[in-house]
Amino acid sequence: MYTATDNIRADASRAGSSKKQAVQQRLITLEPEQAEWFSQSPPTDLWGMGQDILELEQHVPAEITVRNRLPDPSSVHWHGMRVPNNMDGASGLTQQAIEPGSSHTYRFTPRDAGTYWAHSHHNTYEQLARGLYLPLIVEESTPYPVDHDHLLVLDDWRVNSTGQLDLESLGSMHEWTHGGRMGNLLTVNREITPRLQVEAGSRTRLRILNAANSRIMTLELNGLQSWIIAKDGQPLTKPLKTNGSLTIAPAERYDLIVDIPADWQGEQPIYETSSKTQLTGAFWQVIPGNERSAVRQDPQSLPANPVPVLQGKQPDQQAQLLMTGGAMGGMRSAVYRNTRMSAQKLSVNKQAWAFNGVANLPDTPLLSARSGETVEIEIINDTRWPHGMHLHGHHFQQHGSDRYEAGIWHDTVLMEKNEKLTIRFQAGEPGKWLLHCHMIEHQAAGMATWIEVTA
Ligand SMILES: [Cu+2]
Repeated sequence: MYTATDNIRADASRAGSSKKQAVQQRLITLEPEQAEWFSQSPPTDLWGMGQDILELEQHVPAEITVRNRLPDPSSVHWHGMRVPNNMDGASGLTQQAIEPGSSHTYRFTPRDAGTYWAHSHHNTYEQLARGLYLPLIVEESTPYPVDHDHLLVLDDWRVNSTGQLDLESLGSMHEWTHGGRMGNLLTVNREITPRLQVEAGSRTRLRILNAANSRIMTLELNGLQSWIIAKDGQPLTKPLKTNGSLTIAPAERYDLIVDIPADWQGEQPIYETSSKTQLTGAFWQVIPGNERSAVRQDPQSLPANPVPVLQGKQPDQQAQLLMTGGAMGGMRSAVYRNTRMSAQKLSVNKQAWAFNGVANLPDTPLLSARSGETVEIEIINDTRWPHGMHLHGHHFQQHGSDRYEAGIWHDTVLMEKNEKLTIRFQAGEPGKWLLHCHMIEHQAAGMATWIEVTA
């Protein structure tokens, strides 16, 4: 359970001082950890960040030191945070990887309150599969009125018959050309079917993050009254009533308001239904509540973050991004590292997808824009697979869609096969920003490009 009080703060400078510090300092240690998932086998070896959650204050400068106590290099990307480019944590593009035994300090001021996450951006397909991520919450300066605030971090792990992570299957080209790596164990908050305690008749904020490598999850809310109040950290201008189920692509976040019926008691399941078998992700543990009114008012919206205004602006820069490749995609060739290669040669290089005919990062950006300019990218998914497209360092809107009309922002958006969408955003901090598929095997196998923002 997430509450403001039980956060593990690694902030030595706060000790003994009640005065607000000018800088919020945090320490993150990338290190091995273990999960006790199976009573019949030894604990499962994972990688983690030494805590359950990272909590930051909005508008207060943060200084986050990351120590690497893993045997491999790594880096930390602050997914959804609008940070200076050299703080983005994209190994090989915005920084060198943090070597084992060394540390790296990230400095940025959280502009936006909301639900984010920090995760490895180095050999991401392997390090995410090992669990190297951390939910990140930037608190609103005025607490939002709810009875409970619960986090629901969904993940699917692949474990073998001894209860350990199946690392031998990492890198399977079959998976990289299809839907990516799928697990065989569903966890919520790194636990098997945890209990989320709520009172009957109470109102809960549910912060949902899909931390899986590639699995698109679907949560069934069992007919609960619920509203989306934020997407990818950014508040909706008006809460949007859900129809009781929520589809969430890897790396997406949704903040929901959920009303627990006054007549509920005991344990009530929350199902995840993306596979043929309906799985129980977690249970509501409903305890008797106070006398609460059965009829509640609809939830109010969260205070807006300082996002740019796009309405009424015409794009200054435009680009098109054609996604091709993958199984049944019929891609015959693509350019990889400045060389045109046949599909077979690409496969030898573990490449299978292309953006505008180029597999993996091109030398030149998809587009270049000056900071403050309005940018429009038309993205065409000409493949047989869904993809979750993520733009670093920016939030964007889907122009010409219902979601645009509803004022919904994204840093990651799910695209169905053969879907076309147009995203608009304001070019932010100068630097090189990745645009890639967050089904992380697809990124590794070619689905990555970058945009350039100049001062
Ligand atoms: Cu993809």
